[in-house]
Amino acid sequence: MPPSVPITVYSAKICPWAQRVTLALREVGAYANNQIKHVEIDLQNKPADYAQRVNPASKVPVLVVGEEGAPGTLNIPESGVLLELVAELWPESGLSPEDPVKRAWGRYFSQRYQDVVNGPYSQVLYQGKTEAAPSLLTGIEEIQSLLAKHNGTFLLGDEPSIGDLAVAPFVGRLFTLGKQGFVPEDVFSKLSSEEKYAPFRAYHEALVSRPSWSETFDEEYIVEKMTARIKQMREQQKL
Ligand SMILES: N[C@@H](CCC(=O)N[C@@H](CS)C(=O)NCC(=O)O)C(=O)O
Repeated sequence: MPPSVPITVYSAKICPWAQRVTLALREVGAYANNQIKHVEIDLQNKPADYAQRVNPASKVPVLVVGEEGAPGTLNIPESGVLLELVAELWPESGLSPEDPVKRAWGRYFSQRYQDVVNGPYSQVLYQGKTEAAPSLLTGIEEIQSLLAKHNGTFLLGDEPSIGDLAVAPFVGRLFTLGKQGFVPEDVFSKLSSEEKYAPFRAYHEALVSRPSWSETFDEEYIVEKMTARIKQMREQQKL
C-alpha cells in the first residue's frame, strides 16, 4: 500500500546521497504509480529560498511528507534516514528486512563502506592523493568479506535491501569515474581484472543491472559534471 499522504522528493542527479533515495523510490514503484512528486534541483543554481523553504542545511535529498507548506507537513533530509523511511512506507517492498539483526547489518555495511572505501576514494578523486589508492583496494576486500556473510547477489540475499541502496551510488561512481582515469591506473586495473576482486565486480554489476539504476543514473551528465568538479577541486588543492 502506498502511503496516503502526498510525498515530494527534492533531488539532484549529480548527488550520490540523493540517488540513494531516488533508487529506493524506484525500487518501491513510487514513480511508476505517480505516488510522488519529483523536484530536480540544480545545485549550482538553487532557488533563493531553498534553505528557508525546504531544508535549512540547503542540501538534497529531502522528502516532504504531506502537502508542501501545510500545517503538520514535515520536510525530512538525510539520505540514511530517508532510505529507512521509504522502506518503511512501502513495507511490502521488502527493502527493510523484518529481522532487526539484518537491518543492523545493513546499516553497519553502509557505514563501513563510507569509512573504508569512500574515504580513500574521495581522497584519490578530489585531492588527487594517489597514495590513498591502495587502501581503496584493502577497503574493497573488507567489503567483500561483509558481502560473503550471506549467500546471494546482494548483501542479504538475492534481493536488494537498504544496505545495498546506501552504497550503490558510490559503487557505481567508483567504476564510472575509474574508467575515466580518475583512479590511478595500476589500482583500477587490479580492481577491473584481478580474480581477487571478482566478487566486488559482480556486486557492482548486480547493482547497475537493476532498472532502478538506469532510471536514476545519467552517466553522460555525471561524467561531464564530475570531470569539471574534480579538476577544479584538484586545482584548489595545489593552491
Ligand atoms: N548527509 C547528507 C549529505 C547530502 C549532501 O551532501 N548533498 C549535497 C549534494 S551531493 C548538497 O546538497 N550540497 C549542497 C550544495 O551543493 O549546494 C545526506 O546523506 O543526505
